[in-house]
Amino acid sequence: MDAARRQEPTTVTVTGAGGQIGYALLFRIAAGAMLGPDRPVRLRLLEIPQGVKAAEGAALELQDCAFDLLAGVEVTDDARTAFNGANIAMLVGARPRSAGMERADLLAANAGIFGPQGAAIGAVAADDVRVLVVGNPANTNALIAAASAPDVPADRFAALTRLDHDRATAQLAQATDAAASGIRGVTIWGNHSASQFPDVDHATVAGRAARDVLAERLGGADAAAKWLDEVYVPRVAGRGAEIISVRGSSSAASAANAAIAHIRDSVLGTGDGWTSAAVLSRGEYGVQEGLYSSFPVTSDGSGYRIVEGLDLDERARRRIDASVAELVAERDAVRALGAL
Ligand code: NAX
Repeated sequence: MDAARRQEPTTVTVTGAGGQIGYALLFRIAAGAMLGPDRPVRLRLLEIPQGVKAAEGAALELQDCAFDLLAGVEVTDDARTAFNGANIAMLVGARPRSAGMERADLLAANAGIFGPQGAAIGAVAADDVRVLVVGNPANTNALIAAASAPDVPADRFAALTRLDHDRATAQLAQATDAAASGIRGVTIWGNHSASQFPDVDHATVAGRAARDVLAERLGGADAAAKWLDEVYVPRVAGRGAEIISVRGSSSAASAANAAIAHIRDSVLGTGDGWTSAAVLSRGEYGVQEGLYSSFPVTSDGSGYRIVEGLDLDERARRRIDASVAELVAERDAVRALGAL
């Protein structure tokens, strides 16, 4: 019997498993891309009744792959069944904004999903559960889910900004003709929305300060600053909309890849760099305590911790404050709805 077979399977619950991100996610989890080549996984797929058939179809295909690490797949529309004993919960399914829907309606519809799912996690998940919220509005959905599971430490919940982080890294690599692997220290701050702040002030390109490399290429520090504000930040923050306009539907494979990277780095460690995730603020960098806001984070395998002590200039401060103000407004709106 090899080492993989001797380990107890890790239970991974994926909600919205019948959707497009789910379809791009499940096969890579089962192949070991998320938890490594020696950890068997048991998949639990949660869908609403209309989505169950699609998830069942994915489950049949998972079976057909004869994955060595896949210890089982179960499809359900019952949250308690889905989260029972879950070590990792990936909350992908959410209510999308439909035509004419007001923001308050969107927040209310999602509070109606993430509140009960958080409560189910609190009631039946494993003691070591870690939760990643992908479904939008991701930061506020994470806040609602965590508040609904008071017995689960709030820092076990996070929302996905890894896709934004990877986009920010890739755009900087492209602008500097560098390999993405040579880029370090990019940060996404704030909300996973158009107000996010993709920050390269502490980033390096092949070991050199990104701002210096950009200044050299663009003809000076002022030109680099202008490019960052007028091209780079809007390009990264608007990339989701660009994908929709070109592809005709929203990012799926790249979002799944980022969700896998988020969990992998949380569980296996970030190594010597940092990444970005929307995690619980305890007041770091002046972000109001209790919000789930994106920060630079590292993990030694035991979960994400915020990288502290970075200097923020006036421009960074202003952009972070604007994005955090949006998170405060979302929180206040769901509070007014009685969802918190
Ligand atoms: P799809 O519409 O393809 O799939 C969503 C699935 O969720 C559907 O099968 C639906 O039946 C299911 N679902 C809805 N309510 C559910 C519930 N209460 N319980 C279980 N399942 C439920 O969307 P997809 O493209 O997969 O996107 C999923 C979510 O990810 C959306 O909210 C989307 O906005 C969000 N995204 C978040 C990103 C991030 O970086 N945080 C990036 C990608 C993506 O836009």
